[in-house]
Amino acid sequence: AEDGYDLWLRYRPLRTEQAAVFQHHASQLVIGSATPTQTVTRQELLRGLGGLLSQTPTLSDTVTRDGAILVGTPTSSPLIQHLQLDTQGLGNEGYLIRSVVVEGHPVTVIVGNSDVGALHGAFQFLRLVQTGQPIDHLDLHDAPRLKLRVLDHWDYLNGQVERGYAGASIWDWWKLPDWRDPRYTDYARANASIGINGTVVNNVNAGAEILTSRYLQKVAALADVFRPYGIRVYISARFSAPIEIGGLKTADPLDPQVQRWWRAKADEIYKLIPDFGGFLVKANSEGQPGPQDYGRTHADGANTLADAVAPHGGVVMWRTFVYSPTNEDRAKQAYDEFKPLDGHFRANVLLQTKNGPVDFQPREPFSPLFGAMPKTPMMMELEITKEYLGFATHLVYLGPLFEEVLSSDTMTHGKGSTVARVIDGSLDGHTLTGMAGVANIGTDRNWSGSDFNQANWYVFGRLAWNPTLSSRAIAEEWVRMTFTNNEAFVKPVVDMMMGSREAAVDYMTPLGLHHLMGPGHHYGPAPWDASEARADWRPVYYHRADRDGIGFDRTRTGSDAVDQYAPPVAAPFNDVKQTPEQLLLWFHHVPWNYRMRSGQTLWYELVAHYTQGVDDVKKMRETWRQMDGYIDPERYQQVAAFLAIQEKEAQWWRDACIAYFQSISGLPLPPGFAPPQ
Ligand code: GCW
Repeated sequence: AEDGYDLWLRYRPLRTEQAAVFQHHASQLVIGSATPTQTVTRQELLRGLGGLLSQTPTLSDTVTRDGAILVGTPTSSPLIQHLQLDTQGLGNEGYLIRSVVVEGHPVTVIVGNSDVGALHGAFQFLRLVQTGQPIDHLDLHDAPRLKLRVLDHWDYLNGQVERGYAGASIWDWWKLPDWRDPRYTDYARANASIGINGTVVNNVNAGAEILTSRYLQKVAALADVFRPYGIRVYISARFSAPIEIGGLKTADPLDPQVQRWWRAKADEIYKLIPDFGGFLVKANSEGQPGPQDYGRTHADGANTLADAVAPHGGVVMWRTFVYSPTNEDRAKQAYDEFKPLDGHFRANVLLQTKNGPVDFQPREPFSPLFGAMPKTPMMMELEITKEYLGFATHLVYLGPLFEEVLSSDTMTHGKGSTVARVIDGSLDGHTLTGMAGVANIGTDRNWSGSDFNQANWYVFGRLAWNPTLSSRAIAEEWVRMTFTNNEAFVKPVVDMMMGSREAAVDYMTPLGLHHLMGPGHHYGPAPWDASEARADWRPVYYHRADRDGIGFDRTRTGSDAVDQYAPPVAAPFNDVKQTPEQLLLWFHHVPWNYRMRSGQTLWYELVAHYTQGVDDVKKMRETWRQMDGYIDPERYQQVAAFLAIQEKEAQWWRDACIAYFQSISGLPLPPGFAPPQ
């Protein structure tokens, strides 16, 4: 039975005619096994081609047949060296795949400068076969645009996953380091297949225990499993660890004892894990300890940890997710605190900033920190787990959300200064670059809580590799690999995925509304909820609806958050007429009877968006109904059942929000409005 465990690495037999064609180009496999990475590459190709083509290529030391596949590096394979290929642009992790002639035979070569590069090429080759692309005249080369492509696990050592909707943590700390669950290998395969090269194994909110020697042994065992796949481990470091596990009285980053403690800790880690990636830190954020507790800055804090890992080549990913109820506008605080520190961080520090200025909402403008700190490497944090987007059951493909922020233009160096160019380092000349995704992975058989949530893990990895890829093209790849190449399935399902994010925006938070979710759990509507003690945790703080209108005034007459953007971006955001309507209520407090571009009042248009969201989910259900029979019944049924939940809850969102906002506006519903059934 299908349970989704294989993810997109689902090497089921292709159609016979298609397999027959591919078999001619997969007659023989010439690949070394001198290193662990070569061995896993060989295993993957045998498994993948054997499954897809129902015929396993024979292993050979040299090319003796037409249609051989030759895999390796110029240093590992004399045959490859002999080809004199230009591998300069491939870096350490890139690859090329080419149709060439070796010893008189037509052959496909898959080449990297390193074993890991060749592994990435092998996965790309399998992807071509799996998605039914021609492979007879190949001339491909590709290399990652970002250096660090990292999953952030919000996993606690007790197995709980914060904002996890797919079961418990996959790390079995109790049995580690002695028992290495085979699932860790499958996790590494899945990540390597999309180019992810790092994993932060514990939550940014977790305690310091993971830094004790007992736990470091366990982390080292994971690192051993991941290493052949080109994946490094990182640890979320609690800032007060020197006190909690080090027995010191302070964690002041400028205290020499504290600095010595972090250096010794780093030395200890690197002895166990020579390729340890470094630390991720959440400091002075949501009650976590940090340098400000000692009157120091984020730079002081980050630099102390950075100095500890620098001799070993490690990095520090320091988060900028800070806000407090004393700030007039939560959206402004990260910029206020961090921008003045530009130029004060060590060279091995990256600032890790969420895509938007508030918190992973269905839609936000890009964070104004992107482009604002040219002297500092800026990495982006995206949330793959759908904390604010319906958890596991709602079908929401996040590709368009990710693509929207990456393609946003910061205008910091004129037109074309996209967020993608900030984070790939090309805009301000950085080579230390990265992207992090908060993982949606747990012990569920299907890893991600639903089959379609796997697509969000997939699209994150692909965009971290190349942030200019199209989310539609990625969705199509994923559908073909995960379900089927049948065109009658692929096109409608990709269309459904592509529209799903806007549907969620419409039934949850249209027109720039945000954070209307129930406080705490963030599931379902609660725009009225005032139960939280902190003002900035209450939905009313964000929508500001009153008798006269609705929306957060972030213009120059309001919080002036607009002026954190470059002037050519700030000007339109400051002007209600020029602000894109999809962000209207993010930046403006607008009268209920404001005329929208459609000619309708804001109030009517708001109602129309909520209704549109519900209608879109109905259409998604209809699309899926027509897909019955194209795939296995197990996955078909679960998606169908989840879509039914989504429709019910889209309706809940619409009815609750309209009823609440109507109670504030006092306005009648539009003529012909269909009340809740
Ligand atoms: O929005 C909040 C989440 C928290 C999370 C925090 C963060 C890890 O609700 O669960 O904590 O963001 O990103 O630090």
